Amino acid sequence: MGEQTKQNNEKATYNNEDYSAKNIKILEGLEAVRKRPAMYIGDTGEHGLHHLVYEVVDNSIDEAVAGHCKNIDIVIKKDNSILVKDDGRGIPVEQHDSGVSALEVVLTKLHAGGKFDKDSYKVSGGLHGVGISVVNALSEWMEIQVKRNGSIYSQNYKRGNPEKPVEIISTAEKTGTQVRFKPDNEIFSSMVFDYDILASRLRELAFLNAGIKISIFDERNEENKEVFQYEGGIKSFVEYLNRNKAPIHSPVYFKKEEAEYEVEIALQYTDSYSSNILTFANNINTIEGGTHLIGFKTALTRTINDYINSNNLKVDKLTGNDLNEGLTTVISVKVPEPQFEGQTKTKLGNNNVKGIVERITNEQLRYYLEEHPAEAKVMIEKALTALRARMAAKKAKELIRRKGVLEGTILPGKLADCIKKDPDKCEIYLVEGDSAGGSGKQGRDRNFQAILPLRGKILNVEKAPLDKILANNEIKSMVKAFGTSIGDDFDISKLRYGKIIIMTDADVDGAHIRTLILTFFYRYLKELIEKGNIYIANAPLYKIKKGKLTKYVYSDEELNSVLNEIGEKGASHQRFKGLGEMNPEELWETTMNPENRILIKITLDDAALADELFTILMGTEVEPRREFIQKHAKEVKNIDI
Ligand code: 0RA
Repeated sequence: MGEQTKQNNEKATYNNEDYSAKNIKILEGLEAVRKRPAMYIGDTGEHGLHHLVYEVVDNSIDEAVAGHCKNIDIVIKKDNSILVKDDGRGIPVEQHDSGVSALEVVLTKLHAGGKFDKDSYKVSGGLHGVGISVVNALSEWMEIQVKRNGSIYSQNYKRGNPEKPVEIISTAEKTGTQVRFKPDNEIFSSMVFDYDILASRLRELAFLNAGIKISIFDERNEENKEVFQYEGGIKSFVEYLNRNKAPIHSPVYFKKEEAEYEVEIALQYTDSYSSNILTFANNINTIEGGTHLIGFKTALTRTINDYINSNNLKVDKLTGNDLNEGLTTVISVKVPEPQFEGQTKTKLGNNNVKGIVERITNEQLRYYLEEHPAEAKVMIEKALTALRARMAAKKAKELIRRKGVLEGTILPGKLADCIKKDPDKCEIYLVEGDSAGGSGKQGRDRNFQAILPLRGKILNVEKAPLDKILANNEIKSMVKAFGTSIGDDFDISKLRYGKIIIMTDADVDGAHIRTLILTFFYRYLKELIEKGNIYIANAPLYKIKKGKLTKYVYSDEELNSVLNEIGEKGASHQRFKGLGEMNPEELWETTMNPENRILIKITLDDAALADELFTILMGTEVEPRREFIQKHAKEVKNIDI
């Protein structure tokens, strides 16, 4: 199908009154979408912008899941419009009851997307599941072409309004649907598509829907192109998630249906301490978990312990925590009427799903263990190691607690606390080194800013067992200052500072320390990241002076562009080798004063990616780390956030 069909026919508005009348209701619906876009797509920032693509792609995925489509191609065009093309049956174009083409109804009526023959559409993806008409309403323009019945049907829209009825523009041999749209800058604050964000979601969709071929190509940067197709489905997904880890057996995989529900699970243990469990309901990443996750965990613990008992193995009873260590799992369920709950509507709420997942996992895992005694042994040994470490950690923790090291009212000696006590108003700066800590203490506003200097490198928690971690002084200081304790005792209501700000030097060592601290947070204080309490302070790299003008810049590129702008003559610049080189006033002005500073909030938007990053940078496998650092050497500034 040609792509250059954008027609210039502003004049060709509808004259057919009948047609217009029928459309009024529909257009009112789309007007509601434009008035309250966030209600339909979550927000109008970067997230909402990318959501438009998922919404369109989901329709093609549905067509593929129904067995009518093999290939889905996504192109990011130079003008930041998006093209989505599939080789499905094509959206129906026949006259609908209302007198207009079914195609037009799909594109203009809310919730009409892909719901024609309900039987072949078990589920519909999309977090908000609102359909293509919402994308149409929020696009400056949309062009749609359908190949069906030997013809290419075409229609163009502006902000949800059709320019004229569906028309045949050419003949076609095959079938398929092609949508191109340009998001409306009257609606979106962010208008630039991020290749990596789209590619990682498309990869995920390809894993979740075995066999479907999804390609992405970025015309703005032709190096950005990938094809995702995984015959192994979520089993391949688990292998992919573990590609930088050391698995200790081949993946377990099963898929089973019960009534209208479908449960598909893949799992594999690695030699690492951390776990990575991804859950999906109707292709939606349920990052807050839910009933499918609970069902799985209950069944895993139960089945392994049953196996231990029925084989008379003389070992202690394993807990869910023991069985969690080193576990990588992908859980994908299909639910007829999913209920999404939680803060970000990414927690599966359907109660009956717990029992269904539990039953299927119990049965399938039991078969697996019985048929694979060698693998069963490896898994149990891994969990036993975790159990022993847990016991050792418990002892260490009791010891530490008795001495009042983690909890209690004694604050660490190095902490320069703030005067206010209301956590919402208070911040703590974690500062690299004593000298920068000194500048920070002098430069801060002691009313609401606390300073905790950390000496040198903190422990690499990825490589250390919990008892060692709890004995580490820098970690103890942080946990005591935060007030929350960690692990099973973690209690966010005790958090003493609403903002925890990591302030390290803008060099490689600083980046390393930052990553170590973040690794610790990710593994042991994850909720603080999830709740948005963790920040990175962006300290300037240079101070530029020219006459009376003083300017701080944050990168070499910015230095060059500012020098270009103000003229190099008579200008001088100083590079801050570390925070310690700034005097207290400079540190306050650039990095601590809420009016000027740049804080980067750490999110767990893509937990899988974060885990990958931490594993690569911190794990025991050397080769992936070397590769990663070489690949990203030029972007070191970005790798740790
Ligand atoms: C409903 C019915 C039929 C196709 C589709 C929806 C369909 C929708 C989209 C959206 C993007 N690509 C799509 N491909 C197909 C076909 C019904 C029939 O042919 O009998």
